[in-house]
Amino acid sequence: MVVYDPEQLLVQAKQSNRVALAKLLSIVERGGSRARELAKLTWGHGGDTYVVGITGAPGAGKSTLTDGLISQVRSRSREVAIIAVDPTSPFSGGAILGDRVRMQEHATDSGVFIRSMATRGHLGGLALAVPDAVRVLSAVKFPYVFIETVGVGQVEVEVIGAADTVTVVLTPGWGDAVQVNKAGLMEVADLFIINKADRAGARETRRDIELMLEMSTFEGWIPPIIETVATEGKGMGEVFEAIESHREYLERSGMGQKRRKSRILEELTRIVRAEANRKVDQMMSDPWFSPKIAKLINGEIDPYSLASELLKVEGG
Ligand SMILES: Nc1nc2c(ncn2[C@@H]2O[C@H](COP(=O)(O)OP(=O)(O)OP(=O)(O)O)[C@@H](O)[C@H]2O)c(=O)[nH]1
Ligand SMILES: [Mg+2]
Repeated sequence: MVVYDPEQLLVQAKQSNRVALAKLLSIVERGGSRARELAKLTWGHGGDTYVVGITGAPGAGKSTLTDGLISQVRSRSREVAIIAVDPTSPFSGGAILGDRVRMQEHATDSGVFIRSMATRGHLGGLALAVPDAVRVLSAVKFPYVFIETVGVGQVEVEVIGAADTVTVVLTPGWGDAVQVNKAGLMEVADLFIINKADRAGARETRRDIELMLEMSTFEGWIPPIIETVATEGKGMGEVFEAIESHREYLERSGMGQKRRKSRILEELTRIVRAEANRKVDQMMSDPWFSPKIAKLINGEIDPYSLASELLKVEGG
């Protein structure tokens, strides 16, 4: 029998049933009432999951790095789940296909769960779907979750907000650091990686990052800059140790708690906004609205007054 009930699926997923887990993440992606039910079941029921975000320009080597970090986690006999976010093309992107092939080494390892994710119908988009997905993985007690986001932009910055440690990947060459800065990633980065350090220009990129860091203000934690050659596994141990150091810093300083709180508030704000948007759409398609539109067009009422009227009606 096919099970679609979130509660039953969650019980199965907790017993290491990966098919059930994959179904739960599909529920998250689709959104709607089942996703809400699932959110109720997972809220406050997470384990001690540490979330690492890996972001940066397309082709910077995020997947190769993620692969290296998976090996670091596995060599410590811990389990890890990976969410590869594709904000544009649900399941059709070459990048995702590439990720699958690249991470094949881990495909048969039951301690590694890899999932690509797109929004489909989730109200509020990826910025809400990803935290929901993380909570499912946390309820299933993965000690580590890695989120890889393709590209650099507003969506990524929002998505990466779900991470405890944000890792920004750059490559040697002019302009990368500038792009990162433009995208607003400078403020959210906890760790910089200069990958492809086998190529010329790593020193210049380091200098660019340092210059930008000097212009920013930091309390307590200054993001380290680590050079890696992900294809050769070089620097992976150092990256993992830096992540662990950042984790210790968050716990020691109380910043982790503070971040968690502001993250929850941000999420709530997003949910309220998404709900409000949905209500507005509903109102606009209500039959009550058509004669009002005629009045508006005929100049009998101005749009601000009509908006107030609409909101009053809705508010009851
Ligand atoms: N020379 C060199 N090439 C690398 C290194 N790391 C990754 N690459 C290559 O760079 C290309 C892109 O690597 P990916 O890991 O797919 O990069 P990505 O950032 O995940 O790419 P998207 O997900 O498509 O944005 C691949 O051909 C890798 O083999 C490195 O350290 N040195
Ligand atoms: Mg990738």
